[in-house]
Amino acid sequence: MPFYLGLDASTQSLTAMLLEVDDAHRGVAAMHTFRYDDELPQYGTTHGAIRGPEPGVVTSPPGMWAEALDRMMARLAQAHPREVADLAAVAISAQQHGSVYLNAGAAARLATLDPRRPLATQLANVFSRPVAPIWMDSSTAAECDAIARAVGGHDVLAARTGSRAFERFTGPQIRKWATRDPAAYAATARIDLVSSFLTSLLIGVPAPLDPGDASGTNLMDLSTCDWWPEAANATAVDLTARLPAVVAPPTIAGTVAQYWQLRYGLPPARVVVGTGDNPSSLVGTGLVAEGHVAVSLGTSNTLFGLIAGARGSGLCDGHIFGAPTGGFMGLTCFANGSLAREHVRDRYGLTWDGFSDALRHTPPGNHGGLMLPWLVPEITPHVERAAIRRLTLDERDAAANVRAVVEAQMMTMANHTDWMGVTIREVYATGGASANQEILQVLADVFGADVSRLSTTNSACLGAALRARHADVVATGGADDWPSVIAGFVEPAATIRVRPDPAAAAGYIDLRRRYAAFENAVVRSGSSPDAEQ
Ligand code: ADP
Ligand code: XUL
Repeated sequence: MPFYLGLDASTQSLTAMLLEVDDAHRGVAAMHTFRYDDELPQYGTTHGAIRGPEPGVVTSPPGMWAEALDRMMARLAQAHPREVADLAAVAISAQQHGSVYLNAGAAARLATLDPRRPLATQLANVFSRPVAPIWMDSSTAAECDAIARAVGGHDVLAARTGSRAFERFTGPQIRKWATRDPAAYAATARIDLVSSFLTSLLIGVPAPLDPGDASGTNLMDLSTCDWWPEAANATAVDLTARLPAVVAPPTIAGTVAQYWQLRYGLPPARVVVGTGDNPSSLVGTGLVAEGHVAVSLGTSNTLFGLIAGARGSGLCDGHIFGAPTGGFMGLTCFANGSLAREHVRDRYGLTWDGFSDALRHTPPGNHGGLMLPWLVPEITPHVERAAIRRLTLDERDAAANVRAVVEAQMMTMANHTDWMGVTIREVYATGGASANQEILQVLADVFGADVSRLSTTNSACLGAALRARHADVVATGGADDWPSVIAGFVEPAATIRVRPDPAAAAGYIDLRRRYAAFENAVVRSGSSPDAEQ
């Protein structure tokens, strides 16, 4: 029976999912996950990243991702040798926007990896930049302005690339580094996103990008799904020569390289072009159609859904990304997801059960108490100076603060999604915190819509495995039939459907306006005296 492997390199962890699929049977054969902080402490990350030294700078060590991939394959080969030997195809999902900088020697090194030695040690000399800036970085405001100005403004950039300039996007990140360290930039032969870097490691040659991940750079023209020369020129000299090719999904990028075959017994399975975790989640949540959106409650909170056409020029909040099915998806991203929830949980000495109890025992609307939950600089709305702020909310009241952080996250998500022009009838919830029923109740009440939790909380990884299956079917002459590929894997489990409480939902209509006014006032003023740092 053929097996399909999806790998999701998220901010904090690496997850692998093996699917077994044939005409008679389909199911998840195995899933493994580990956190970088726990498994690879020698890289010194906290929640998978390293902050500083300058304000707003957030990076990860690219060698850590390579070592994580090596370890995961070792684990899979040891625990599931039969499934691994029958692998038909593999696909990567990875956190979006992060960039990896490789020198001219990297391609030759990739092609000649020695299966007797660990991967990371062999990659020691391939990086022209020792760190990879990731999506949490907010240090490129000046570069965003410069790029937007050079192409005729944020509106022009948004109409062409699907997003105004955003600090975490790869283009502004490249510009900052290329300007500050031109010699190192000149010594860079190739700039990968995390998805194409890991895919390159799997196939032993430089891998392409799909439009889903390429559209997270401020560099891809949505109308051609190729690099937009004006944006590239506004970013750095000779940039397009350094970027991976953009290819349509479901292109097969290559086959599993000798290194993995000889070291772990993998066959020369097909490797599909990789994509970002959000496009991958679109597949893993069932290709949510218009009227349905998915909310991913992970390190970032994201809200996304398929949209018809690349509407939304003049975007200020959200993004249009290529979808793995060939069309487009709309997405809004909020930086303060899990870490802000965990901050409140830990500050009041609670477990997740205690956190849920607090939600159960506090009323929707929280007696009007509001929180702006900006533990780290926020993407939506744009907030450079992180701080938690309260309005008529007693800082000593643990339960009220728990409700406030969750209500704030859901209200800001609902308020900043209007640009998508979608009337939301149903929300599919995924990501680690979707395991929490009480959080989902707040989500349902604030959106006034049913919330269905999918049977997996890691839809990005499931999406990767399903992309592997889909591309393999197409490559072997089968029909390009997404509904039959995802059938049986992504139906929401009927037992975990949360319905909005009508009275609570009615109350949030007004509270959302109050929240927006509070948010606007603080964003405009830039700071407030009672901020908790
Ligand atoms: P990532 O963005 O790294 O993929 P995940 O989607 O895997 O993150 O989510 C991991 C997070 O899920 C943890 O950091 C934790 O905050 C959260 N989580 C796990 N269980 C619960 C729970 N019962 N209630 C709320 N949050 C939870
Ligand atoms: C999306 C974004 C995050 C990352 C990490 O634009 O920045 O969701 O993909 O998950």
